[in-house]
Amino acid sequence: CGPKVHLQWASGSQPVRKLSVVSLLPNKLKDFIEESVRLCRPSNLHVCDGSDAENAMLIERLLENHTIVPLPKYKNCFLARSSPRDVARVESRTFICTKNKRDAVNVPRGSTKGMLGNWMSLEDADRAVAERFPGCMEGRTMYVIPFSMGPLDSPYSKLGVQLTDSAYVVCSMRIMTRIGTKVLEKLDSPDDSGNGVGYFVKALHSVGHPADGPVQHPHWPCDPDRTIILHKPEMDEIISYGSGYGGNSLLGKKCFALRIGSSIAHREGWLAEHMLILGVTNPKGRKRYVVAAFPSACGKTNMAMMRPTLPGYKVECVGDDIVWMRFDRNGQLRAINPEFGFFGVAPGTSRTTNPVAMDTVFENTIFTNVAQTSDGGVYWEGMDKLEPGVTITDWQGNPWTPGSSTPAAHPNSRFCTPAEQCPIIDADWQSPDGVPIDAILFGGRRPSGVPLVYEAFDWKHGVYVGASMKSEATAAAEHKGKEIMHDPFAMRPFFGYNFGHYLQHWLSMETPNVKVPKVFHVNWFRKDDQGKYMWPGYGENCRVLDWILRRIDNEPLTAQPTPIGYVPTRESFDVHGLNIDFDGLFSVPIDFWTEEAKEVANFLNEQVDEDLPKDVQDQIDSLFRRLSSP
Ligand code: GTP
Ligand code: SPV
Ligand code: MN
Repeated sequence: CGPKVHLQWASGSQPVRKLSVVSLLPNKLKDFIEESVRLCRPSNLHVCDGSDAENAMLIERLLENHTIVPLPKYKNCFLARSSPRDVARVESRTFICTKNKRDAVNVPRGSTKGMLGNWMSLEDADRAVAERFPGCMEGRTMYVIPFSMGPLDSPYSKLGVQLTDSAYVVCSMRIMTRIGTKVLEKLDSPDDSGNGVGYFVKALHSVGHPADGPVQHPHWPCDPDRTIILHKPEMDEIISYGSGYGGNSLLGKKCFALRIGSSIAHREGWLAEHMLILGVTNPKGRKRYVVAAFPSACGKTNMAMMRPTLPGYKVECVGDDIVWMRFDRNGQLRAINPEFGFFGVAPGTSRTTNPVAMDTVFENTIFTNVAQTSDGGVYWEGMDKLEPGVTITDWQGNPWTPGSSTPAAHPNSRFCTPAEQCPIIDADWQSPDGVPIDAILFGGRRPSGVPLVYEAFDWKHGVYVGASMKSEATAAAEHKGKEIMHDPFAMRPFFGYNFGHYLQHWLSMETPNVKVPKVFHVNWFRKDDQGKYMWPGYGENCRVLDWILRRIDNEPLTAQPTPIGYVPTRESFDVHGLNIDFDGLFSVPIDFWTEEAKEVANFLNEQVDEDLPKDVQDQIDSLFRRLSSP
């Protein structure tokens, strides 16, 4: 018999149905809560209804604890300063736990270290939980967050319930997902994919208590020495301990929508990907939707909110980080954004680079680890000029001046803001049937060798292009420096199952009954000999979209073949008004690509070994043939 738990309800909010006792909740949820309460021993239990009153109560609590401070310059905005040891995703402590190792991760050849995910046995996972969770919520409230990934009326959507001891997480989850009583009600009806009544993904989260000694930052409790993030795709379960930071703690996002999601998608025949979705209308009024996979901090949010520089173009945003997509009965690929908000990189966001984000984030937003201005606003590197007389407090709470040797905002500081506030949010962003997708883009930070854009020859080649993706490391995870890392499909940290099986799954999407979209690779980050970006990027990236649309429309004389794919002809790519080195930007240096192809082949063969699909091996072989007789 567990401890006595005091049930709290937000004052003034009445749940639609009376759910004031846990025993009235659906059985599976009741069991999950009771089991977790016995383990974590919280002092209070609060089932979230998602109401404004509840949110106001939680914000009040966070202010009292100094977890957040108000930003009076804006409406309903707050700043959280995390522990300096809890500022990004921790990939090295993120595990997929399955009965058989090979279901979760590829098995590299020989003694090569696996680079595409970490596996842990179910027994070791249980041990890790037993070492961390007993009593971890003592003195705290356990919040129960029923949430939906995707619109509540969409057959694409999936439900989850997160238990957490962090009010910051509740307030952030309320921005990033659809939460509350409506979700609880839906839990009482059958799941659309035949999982039965009451199906949901279980997500347990605690910020934790350090094993020895007091919490270092009382306003941001965490346990960085023992942080661990476990996924059990066979049970649709997530268990996260020790971190309050975004990707580690907002479990609907990377843990559910990508890791558990990709595994569900594998079972059910669809795709869960680290991609933005945008709608683009050309000057003739023809609207198309495209998705794009770039690794973390490589430009998804910026592209999804692009303000096109070419006259007559319009870009609208459906999502900036995650897509769930499938082919419909007519063979058309359709995608939803399973999220409800944006958890975007702050540094580099400005009136010139991303004016749409600037028009989105100054209301109802929780900022984390940005700097604060003396007039109650926020500041970060690359934002705008500082107003005279305004002083700055950095992300750790220390005085800061433009001459300081450390950055004002943490490089991975973020805004967490409701998607519906985006001035260019697409009219169909919550459409239950999703939006039709006509192109898939892959891309990364490639300082040399990789042209601004190229097009894959066909679907199978497109799968190779995704598999061969590489990018400079960024601050979004714990990696140091700017090493160029493999990041296939921008999913390296997010695969929920064996990457070889994932490749096979992508290949299997092409059937006689479907129209596969064209696949492209883009690179906004090529540099010249002086180390300067060769391409202005941001709004000018619409010129690349313009070319892609011409390709989709099968306009003649728009492309020429190279060994790596089609690149634009000079006539078909609009550089009007730009001062750029066209040849340098689009060149495909054969020596570079021969080395690149060898390195990628080596990587795929070593890492994926026996699980590498024959079709991908064939692509590797054909690329070598094309490179040796260009
Ligand atoms: P996650 O949220 O971590 O998945 O990142 P993201 O892929 O959404 O990246 P985001 O759009 O936030 O961009 C990350 C950084 O890249 C920011 O500092 C941007 O200013 C910068 N960036 C984005 N687009 C461009 C571009 O076209 N050119 C250049 N030079 N920089 C860009
Ligand atoms: C990313 O790192 O790709 C993000 C931020 O979008 S997080 O939610 O922390 O994963
Ligand atoms: Mn991301």
